[in-house]
This record gives sequence, C-alpha cells and structure tokens, in this order.
Amino acid sequence: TLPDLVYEPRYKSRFACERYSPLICPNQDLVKELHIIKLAREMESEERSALSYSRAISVTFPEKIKSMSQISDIPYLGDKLTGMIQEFLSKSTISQARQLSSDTRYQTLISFTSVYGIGPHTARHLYDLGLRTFDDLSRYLGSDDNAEGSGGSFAWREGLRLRDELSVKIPRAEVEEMGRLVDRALQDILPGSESTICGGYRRGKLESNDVDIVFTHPQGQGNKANNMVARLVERMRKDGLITHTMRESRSLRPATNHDGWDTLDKSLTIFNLPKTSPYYKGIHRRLDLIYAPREVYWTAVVGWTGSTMFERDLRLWAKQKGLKFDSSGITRRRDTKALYATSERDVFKLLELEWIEPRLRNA
Ligand code: TTP
Ligand code: MN
Ligand code: MN
Ligand code: MN
Repeated sequence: TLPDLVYEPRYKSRFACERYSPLICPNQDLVKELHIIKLAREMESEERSALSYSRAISVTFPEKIKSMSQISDIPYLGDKLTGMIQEFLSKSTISQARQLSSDTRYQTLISFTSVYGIGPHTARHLYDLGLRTFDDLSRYLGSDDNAEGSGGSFAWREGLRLRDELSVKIPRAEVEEMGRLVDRALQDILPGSESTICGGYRRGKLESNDVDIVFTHPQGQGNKANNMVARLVERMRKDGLITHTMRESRSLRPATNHDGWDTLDKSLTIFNLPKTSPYYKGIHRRLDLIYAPREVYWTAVVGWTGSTMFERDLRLWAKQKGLKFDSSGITRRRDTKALYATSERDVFKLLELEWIEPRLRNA
C-alpha cells in the first residue's frame, strides 16, 4: 500500500522534487517494460530519448492504470510513450521492449556496462571490436594489441576481475556496518567529524549497489577542505578496509564541475570488510566517499541522497527560482551569493520547496 501522501494532487507536477515517490509503485510491470527501452537508449547514448523514458517512469501514478483516460494529464507523455502504454494496456507487454531483451547488441552492452569502469561509450567500442563475453574482455585486456594500453583499461581491469563480487547487492545491515567502520576511521583521524549514509540506502532500498557516504568536519571550511578524502582513504587503506581507488576528484579552485555533478572532493573506492566483522562474506563492495565543507554539508546530503531524477529536477527547480543547486552548494544567480543551509529541511526551505522525506525521493 502507498503512503497517503502519494495521492496528493502534486503527483502530476513536472518536477520530481515536488512529487512523492515511494520505492514501489502500482504500475511496476509497465515501468519494467519502459525501463528496458530506457536502458537501450542509454546504451546508445541517445540521452534525450532516454530522458523522456526516465521522466515517464519517474511519475508515480497512485493506482493501477486501466485506461488511457486516467493518465491524460500526466506530464511527459508524448505520442510515442502514449502509444506504448496503450499497447501495454491491451497486451501486458510492449513489443519494442520484448524485441530489445532478446537482442544480442542490447544484451551485450548491458552486460559490458555492468563492469565497474565501463560506460556505454566503451561498451559500444568493445562490441564493435567483436567482443561479446567477459572472457572476450579478459582476453582482450591480456593481449598486446588492445588500443586502451595499460592506462585506459586500468579503470576497468579490476572492475572486470571483481565483477561477480561487485554485482552482489548490499543488504541494509551490511551498509550500516560499513558506515560504522568509515565513521570509526574518520573519528580517529578527524575527531568531531560527522557522516551520513546517503544514496539508495537512505531512500529505503533494501539492497544497494554501493554505499555513498558524505562527511564533514567542524574545522573543514573553505580552503581547509583539502585532503580530507585522501587522508581518510589512506587511513582505510592502511587498515585494509579499502583495496582500490577507482576514481578520485579533487575540488579545484576555482571550482569546476568536472564530473557534471558537483565540485566536492570525493573518492570512488572498493571496500573490503575485515574478517573479524560479523558481516564478513569475503565480497568486495563499492564505496563512494564524499567530503563536504561544513557550510554545504546538508546540501551535499540532499545532493547525494538522490534519486538521480530527483536531483535533476532539483537543479531545474532551483533555476526556475533564480537559484543554482548542486551537491556543492546553493547560490543565487543574480549576484552569485552563496546560501547556506543549517539542516536538511533548511535546504528545502531555501529552495522554496515543500519537505519530502528521503524515502519518498525514489523518482
Ligand atoms: P548512486 O550511488 O549511483 O545510486 P543510488 O545510491 O541511488 O543507488 P544504488 O547505489 O543502489 O545503485 O548515486 C547516489 C546519488 O548520488 C545519486 O542520486 C546522485 C548522486 N551522484 C552525484 O551527486 N554525483 C555522482 O557523481 C554520482 C555518480 C551520483
Ligand atoms: Mn549508491
Ligand atoms: Mn547506481
Ligand atoms: Mn554511488
């Protein structure tokens, strides 16, 4: 059953950050079909098309759809999507989704991108070389003629080696254990630090693909922000908790939005529980560590809680209010004045947005 909030008229809002989005919606089967088509568009880097499917999927219609008239005023339903939903209502499947799921190219690109470090672009390149299986990828990496060389392929060499482990989902109790171990390391090197487990875990997902932890330190303001992530990672490496650093980004000054998300210091790592932990299963996990200066901590927590669609629309919403939002801060566009939030609710208030619980941000 859905929370009463979902039935609120705002479920028709064009902004995901105004809608209540629980984890499970009444039209899960329809969403599954559309999701396949969305993934196919992502695999081909057809971003605009992928986005229109993502948007349609992200709307939680509060009951099972039985006729088209029910959804006539739902945003983001163009001719193509309307046709597909019509088809779904009569056949319980969408032919394009059925075709795709048995398509070799689709299946191969999906499996290649399941390797940490391989995105759609690389996946297509590998497919075009004639590679089809993980064994093909391993052989290709081992051969001398791979164009990636040791540099380019390093990002996914380990991803491939650890693929089976990294594809095992992380239950909540283990996420919490990882959170405790990160916080312990943090308190050791930076006493008084604060950390929050964000991402899907915070939105109530029972199993996560990775763990996203945002942390701050009372003295970490402005330029003093430097090196916090590196120090934490170094400490956890020494303790045997972190085995790999897959990608690091230092916030540069002047700040540049290099990964398109935010300018925060972060390290995307691979984590390993100690054998002494009651949750130890010998499985490597992905762990994202993000440092936020004290004054933008709550913005970072909102920014890293997601979902991706919720975040996308937060940025659009802010723009429409004359503000700029990302995980690294809120600024007023007209004079670039920074606005600091003192709590998570305060972030919503500054954005002139009604409060939405993390568990209802699964747009
Ligand atoms: P993810 O960890 O990719 O996704 P998730 O936690 O929602 O689900 P799962 O891990 O179980 O697959 O991203 C978490 C949030 O962080 C996402 O909603 C958007 C944000 N984010 C950034 O701000 N910057 C980034 O570089 C990435 C990858 C995500
Ligand atoms: Mn996550
Ligand atoms: Mn993810
Ligand atoms: Mn993550």
